[in-house]
Amino acid sequence: MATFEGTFTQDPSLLRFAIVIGRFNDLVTGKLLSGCQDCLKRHGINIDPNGTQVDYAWVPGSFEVPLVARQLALSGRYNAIICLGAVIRGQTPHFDYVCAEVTKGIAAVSFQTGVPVILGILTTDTMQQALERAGIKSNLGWNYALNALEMASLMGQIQQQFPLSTYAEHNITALPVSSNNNQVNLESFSELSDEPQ
Ligand code: INI
Repeated sequence: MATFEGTFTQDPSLLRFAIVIGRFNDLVTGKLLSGCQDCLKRHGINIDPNGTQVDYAWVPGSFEVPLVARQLALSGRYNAIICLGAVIRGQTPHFDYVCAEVTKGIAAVSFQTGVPVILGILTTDTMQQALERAGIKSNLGWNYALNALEMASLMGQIQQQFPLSTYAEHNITALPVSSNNNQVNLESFSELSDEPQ
């Protein structure tokens, strides 16, 4: 038997991440993004948007995050996807609807695609609480990036031990990250493919 545990010592040049960021409350999400980038950079990742390791996608608000994360996950290009947003309770029930949908949506994307999708959506009662978690006291963006690094390593180890053929035999859908920059072959995962069947 084996013990699987993510590390932070893998070759960083082999990793690719996508970060999906909500513009709503961008005073907060911009700071989360900075924390995230700082962590990735200090772990040897090239965070340049014109580089090959990190892609960025901005969406209007947290509600739109899962859809874009799913599209990116289906590309098979990323070891992990980091979702950043800030939902702050107002005077309307909108907060509860957005929180429920974004958290469910992100979990579904991760589960359905087999790609680690990090829940970096702050849900707070006030802007002050959100800012405290986005740089004033600590910056959770840093932690979200660390979670992505750990999950990328962990999933890589498991995929190495139980390669695609093993999943396919058992009719389980999971998207392995391709070892080069090519998109993953979705033929054996028809139910996940966006291509017309
Ligand atoms: N989006 C957020 O990211 N945070 C919020 O606090 C928020 N509130 O409170 O309304 C919010 N709403 C926008 C929502 O995410 C969608 O962008 C919008 O409803 C359009 O679909």
